[in-house]
Order: sequence, then C-alpha cells, then structure tokens
Amino acid sequence: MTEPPRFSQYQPRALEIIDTTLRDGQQTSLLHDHYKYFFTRTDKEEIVRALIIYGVKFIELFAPLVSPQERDDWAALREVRDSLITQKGYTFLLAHVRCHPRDVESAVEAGADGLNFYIGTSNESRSFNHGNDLDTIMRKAATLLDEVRRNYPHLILRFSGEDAFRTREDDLCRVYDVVAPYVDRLGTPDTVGVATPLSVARRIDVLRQRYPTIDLEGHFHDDRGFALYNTLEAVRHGMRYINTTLLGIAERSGITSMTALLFNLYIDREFDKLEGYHLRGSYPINVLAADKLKMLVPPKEPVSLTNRTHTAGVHQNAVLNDASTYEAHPLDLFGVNETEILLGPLSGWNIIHYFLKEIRYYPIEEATAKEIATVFKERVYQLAPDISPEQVLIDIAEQQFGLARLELPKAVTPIVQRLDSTATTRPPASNGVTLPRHSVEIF
Ligand code: HCA
Repeated sequence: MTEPPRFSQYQPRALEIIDTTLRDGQQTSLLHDHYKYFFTRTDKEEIVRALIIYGVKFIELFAPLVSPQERDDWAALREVRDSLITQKGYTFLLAHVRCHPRDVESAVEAGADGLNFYIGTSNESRSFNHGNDLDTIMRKAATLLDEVRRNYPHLILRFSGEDAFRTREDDLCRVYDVVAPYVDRLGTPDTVGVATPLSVARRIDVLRQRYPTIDLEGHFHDDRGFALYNTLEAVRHGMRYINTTLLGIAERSGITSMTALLFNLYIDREFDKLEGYHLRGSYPINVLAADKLKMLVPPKEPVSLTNRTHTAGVHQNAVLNDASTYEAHPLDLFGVNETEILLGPLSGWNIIHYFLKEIRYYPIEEATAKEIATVFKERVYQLAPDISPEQVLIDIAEQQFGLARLELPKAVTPIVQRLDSTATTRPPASNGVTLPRHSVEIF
C-alpha cells in the first residue's frame, strides 16, 4: 500500500527541531547513573506527546530492529502521534538507520515516515568502526539510497557522514556527491564534539554552495561545551534542521538542549526561527524529562528554576527591589514561573520535593516527598475548578504529613513571595511578540 506523500505537502519552517531524546537521548549515561537504564513505553509515550504539543514536527527513534522492545514501541508511539493529528497536524517519526537493508526493512515495516541514514566517513570510523574504504562507502550508500528512493518515494531520506567534522572536506563531498540525488537532507554530525563556531560556519558555507537545493541538518555534541554555540552559529548560517534532545541528554556530555537553543534564539531576537514552538511549555517539558531521569532540571540548562533561585541574602534583597538585578532574561516566557512549574498528575516526587523544600520552605526528606507524591497523584485528579493543585499539595503536606514551613530570618524572603511580586511588577517582554500560554496539565 502506498503511503500518502505527507512530507511533500509540508512547508518546513525556518527552524525545524529534530528531537532525538528517544534515540541519542537514550544513549545518555544518566540513565545508568540513576539506575533507570531505559525509558519505559509510558515514558516514551509521554515524551512524544509533550514534544508534539510543544510544536516539534520531527522525532527520531531507533531503528526498530535494535530490539523487540523498540520495535513494539514504534507502534505505540505512532498511535500517540496519530491521536494528535487533528489537534496539532502531522508529526514525522524518523528511524535512525545504518546503511543496511535490514535496518531499512524494519523501519518501513514499523511505518516510519523517514530514514536517517548514517555511516562513518572519518579516518577513525573507517579504520576502527566499519572498516570500509571511501569507495565502498560511496557504492554501498548510493546503491541502497537509490533503491530506497525508488521503492519508497514517500519516505523522507537523510544521509549523514558520521564524524563529519573529522572527515576531510574532500572526502565528505565525494560521498555526498553520490547520495545527493536521493536525499532530502544532508547531516553534518559533530560526533565527538570537535567543531568550533568557525569550523561550523566554514563547513556550512561549503555545503550550501555545493548542494544549494538540499537542506542541511546539524547534530552537535558537547564534549568541549560548544554544542549550543555551534548550533547557534549553524542556524545563523542557514542550517534549517537541528537535532536536539530534552535537557541536551545524549551520549557522553550530550548534544544541544532544545529549550536552550530556542531560549537563545529568542534572546538574540531571531523570532522567525521560533514559529510554532510553545515556548511557555519549555520549563514544563524540561521538568517532565528530568522526572523521567529521576533528577531535577540541571542547573546548566538555561530554562531552569535554578536561574531563578537566589540564595545570598544580598542578592535576595536586590532581587526584591528589582528582579532584573540578578535576572537578565525573561524566563517566565519559557514557563519558569510558579504557575507553570507544577503540578499536574504527572508531577514526579522529585519536583514535589523541590517545590516543597526550595520554594515553599518545608523541611522535607526525599522519602516523605515520595509518599506525598503518591497521595497527590490520587487527589489531583479530583480537583475542583477553584482549588489549585498547589493548594492540594500544601494541604497534603501540612494536614496529612504534619509538615510546617520553616521560619525564615527577616532578610530572607521566600522566593515564592518574590515570584508573586515579580509576576505583577516584571515588565512584559519588550519585543512585542505574543507567546501562546501553555500550561503544565497538557503533559
Ligand atoms: C550515533 C552517532 C551520532 C549519529 C548522528 C546522525 C553522531 O550515535 O550513531 O545520525 O546524524 O553523533 O554522529 O549520534
């Protein structure tokens, strides 16, 4: 049966995020650190749902043949995607595949909308990974892509020379010359994090000149801490497709964080790149991902509550006078404010622990937070319109668990008071852009 040619009907935006949380994100060591090891089916369904509601149109998953679990999850994730088509339009599910017919078959069987092909092209990959020389890579890739293009004309095809930034420019172009006739995008993964903004700009200029009609895709690892800078440089140089993950989780030190990228594009006033992304959902989606990993949103993530937490008494006083003293950025537009932080049925125990301890100043152990979270999850489903989830949580904490707020010294005003006051005194965003309001319950 021929699939409808959906991609050809889609008009790509100035910036298309290809989220790879469920592919490269699953290669993060954090899953091991926290004894979690893999995302469950439910985790994946919730993440896909949240990404689609956030406005992401391309989601990369493992090739289904990676494991029976991955294969079965494909069907479940397609169902989630299908259930949101009326509300959010179509979202393309892409399979990350080796240049191997079995990978292709499994992805086609699973109903993938596109195939993200990759094969190592650097000396290192050629010598120590697959052992093929450049001519073999070219022959293999071109033959397979030609066949796939002919048999499955509706599929979106991407080709990446893995380790592109350690691949000589001439070598990369030789390979890309032979695959270019078949693909919709050419990837330039910085697999081991060696790129710099300068090398990114140069590489993109070369590729754009040589393949003017093919979109480029970036995937930047953070080994030097440059992933975000490299991505911003790539976007400025006209790269339309960018791989990101929630919280930037991926192999080793990770890749570009989705919300960090969009936040920075906003700060740099690149508003055309933000079309269709629900920026107010940024913090909630980060909380969701962190919760899955059994941690808090990391402090190095720009869209985090940490950037609104002031501990030094002097800072707190200044912030009470005017929040801009220590807060330069409009994080509230990205959902970092009290109404967005919490507290839907999916709020995990760690955000509940954080909320009660750091924001509401209850002395509380993790074990108690876990118990409260269980009670809260039951109660929150029975919410009346005039009772906030936060009030339910506080009632549980105080009445059922006997917690009492810490008395603070006068100079230390709880952050919540500050947030309440800044909510009304903080000037609106100065750029005149109206952002859609988005609340946490959707996740
Ligand atoms: C991998 C490597 C990869 C692939 C990126 C891509 C990388 O985990 O297989 O397919 O574009 O960083 O090169 O993530």
